Amino acid sequence: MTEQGVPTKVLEIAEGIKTMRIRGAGKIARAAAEALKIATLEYGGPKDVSSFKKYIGKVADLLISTRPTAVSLPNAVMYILSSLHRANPGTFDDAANTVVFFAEKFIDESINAVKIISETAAKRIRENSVILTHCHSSVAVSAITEAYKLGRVLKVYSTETRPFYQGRITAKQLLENGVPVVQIPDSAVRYVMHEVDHVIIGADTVASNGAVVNKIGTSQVALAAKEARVRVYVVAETYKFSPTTLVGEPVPIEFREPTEIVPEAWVQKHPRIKVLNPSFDVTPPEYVDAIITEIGVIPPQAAILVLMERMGWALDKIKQGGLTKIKFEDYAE
Ligand code: RI2
Repeated sequence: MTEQGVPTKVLEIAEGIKTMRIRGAGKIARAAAEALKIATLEYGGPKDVSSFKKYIGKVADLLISTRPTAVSLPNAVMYILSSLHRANPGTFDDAANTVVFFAEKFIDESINAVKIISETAAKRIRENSVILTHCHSSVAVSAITEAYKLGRVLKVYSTETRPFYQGRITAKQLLENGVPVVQIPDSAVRYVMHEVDHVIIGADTVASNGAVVNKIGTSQVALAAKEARVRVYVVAETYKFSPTTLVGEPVPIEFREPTEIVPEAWVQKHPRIKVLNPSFDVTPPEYVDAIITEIGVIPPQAAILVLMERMGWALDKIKQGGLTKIKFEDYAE
């Protein structure tokens, strides 16, 4: 337990998300839900609803400050906190039980969503397909594996995904699942695209207009796919759709340390060379053929319908003038 009363385990999760020991939009959302549960179970402050709400709001703010781009993180936190808000608990025990219940519900539903999406996506893959994927998306790996089990995947091109090389995780996991995989540098995407039948990628955030924010390089992959008339499928759970984009908020793009691209010694040796390390880019809806969610396959232009169906609670908050730059600590009051 720290001085501010936040359990060490919760701080470790926050640090793990920040340093990308815990990564992937779905995983960080589930880790945040788990952290809120741990924070509740280990709460040692005054046992009244108001003190507890203030504390849990502080933990929520800490968690969402770790990484800015994947909306799954604030959506998971918001889902749990808004459930607490709506439950309007009269006692500390009720409040604590509510947080634990909805944190577990989020995690269960998230895991189930990945399963449904994988089964749905597998049906879209033609027999003997060559697939290309970028970065490491657990939903994409699961969908490709499902399609492979149905005998539909010949091989998968997996990009390395510089600078963090998440593509190596993809290659390793696909291979463990028995799927033939070819690792390529990001710059070889257009070279192999003529062989590819489907591009399957995950998402960190889907905007209300259907634009997909995903790992840097995704938009180049989509561009090469469009040129070669290859279909691009995005596999994404509904909690990766961003309600705040509906009121014009841009999706913040994370910029990471130059040392992820070049070694520290190189930076020191060439101090006047600037290094830019954006972690994500935006693929416009025209470059995406379908977004496959747990509630169905939609054209990207129908993203708004997903927001209406699944994010009603968030949209209500927007109507009340809140949510955009929300501080969870205030919201929990
Ligand atoms: P799943 C990852 O971001 C990748 O951009 C990936 O496409 C996306 O999250 C979704 O991942 P990062 O955490 O939820 O590696 O499908 O920066 O696993």
